Amino acid sequence: MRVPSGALRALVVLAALAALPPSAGADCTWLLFEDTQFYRADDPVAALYVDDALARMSAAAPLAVVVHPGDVADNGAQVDRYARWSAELGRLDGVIPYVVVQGNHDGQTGPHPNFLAQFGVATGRYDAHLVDSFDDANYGIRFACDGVQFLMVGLQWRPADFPGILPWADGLIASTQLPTVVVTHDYGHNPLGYFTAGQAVFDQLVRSNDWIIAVLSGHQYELTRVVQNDLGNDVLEMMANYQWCDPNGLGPFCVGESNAGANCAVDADCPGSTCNTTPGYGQGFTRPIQVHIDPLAQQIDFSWTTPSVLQATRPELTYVCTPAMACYGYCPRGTFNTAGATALGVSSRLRACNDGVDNDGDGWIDFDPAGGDPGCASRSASTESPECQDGLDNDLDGRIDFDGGLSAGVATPTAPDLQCGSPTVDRERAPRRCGLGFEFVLLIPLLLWAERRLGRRSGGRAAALRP
Ligand SMILES: [Ca+2]
Ligand SMILES: [Ca+2]
Ligand SMILES: [Ca+2]
Ligand SMILES: [Ca+2]
Repeated sequence: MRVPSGALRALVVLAALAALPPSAGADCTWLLFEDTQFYRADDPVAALYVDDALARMSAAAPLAVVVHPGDVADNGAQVDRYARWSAELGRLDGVIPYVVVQGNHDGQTGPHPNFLAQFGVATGRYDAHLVDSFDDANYGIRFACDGVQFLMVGLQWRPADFPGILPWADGLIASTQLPTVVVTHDYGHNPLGYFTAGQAVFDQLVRSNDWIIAVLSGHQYELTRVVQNDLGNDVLEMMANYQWCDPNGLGPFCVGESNAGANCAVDADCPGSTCNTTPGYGQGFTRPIQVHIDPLAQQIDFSWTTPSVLQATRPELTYVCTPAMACYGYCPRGTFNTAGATALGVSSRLRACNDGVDNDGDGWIDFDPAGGDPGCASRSASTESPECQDGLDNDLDGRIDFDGGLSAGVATPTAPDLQCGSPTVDRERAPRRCGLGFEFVLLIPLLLWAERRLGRRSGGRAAALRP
């Protein structure tokens, strides 16, 4: 076929674009909690976090998943704090999927039994969305955003130190074949590196597993960046943690730990700083991440705003930090409290059978055992319309598809094509049996000519390189 001229080619492109389905419409929100270790069991902020999550259910970008990246309590012995958070998060059961992972304060040598008693897999609290678990503290759940299915894998603190966890996660992600978000407490380091435990997660899991699109964590302070995996595809890395305050002008957002004696060690560690000794204080932030999936551009757009200040209606919680807090080196100054946006190219990781779009316009969307597009072999299949479910008589034998073209909307269905044992087969024609095809024989003179020409050119290059 003749290649069309520039203007004609532009028209062809425009016509093709017009024929494509529109970009998926609604956005969704992922809600990232910060480390909550500084809240007392009677701190009302615990309830405000969950109130905030529930309030987002009816927003324009409905909540798809809630993430607690660890350090639920300040140490494993604080059974009252675990019980409190368990009760509050329990309000999300059956409403919204969520993941809670162990932070270093939830057990220094492994998940503390008190943490597991409330947030272990064995509690059954993740069952409604559970895909698989390695043990009580490492598990995967499924959630949906704008019609696209995702896997979220929660990993305990320092998972690389415990045999089997990261290989299990790698296998789960590879077999589930969904765009995946990994949650682990300790991961990135501002601005470009990783903590030791995070480096191990990146090296042993993230960089080589192309299904992973994002890693969410706490522990470190505000940081958002996009890195590339070994295949050159984007991975979003987002940390959010406001457990300490910024000493440089954000005092009103910042409330010191009230629990003097337990959490005001900052006084001894950081001479000159002060602690708020009024009971019941704790800072309260959630980080809403707005997500827009664009299957045509093969990208996911993320935007995030300043952390929501849960106690904005409670001015009595205002606490002025002192500059001495900065000696901890924790207060992130310029990167704290920022808003931003980034577009994440997802290339092969957003497939036609898991993009929330009816790509072939037959009225069926994506792989879904309960009634998706019959052409989709799995969520990872890259076409909704293989030859055996495309409504065409591809081999011109008078028979169309696995069902005569019925499911593809053919007005006058034929008998089924005999080669189509299943709608997901991508070939109506019987496979060839003999070796060298007729078309290949025609190409032989061209290949011989190309070989001679390449031989001459490489010889010329070699000569030019000689001194
Ligand atoms: Ca689709
Ligand atoms: Ca379809
Ligand atoms: Ca066909
Ligand atoms: Ca046919």
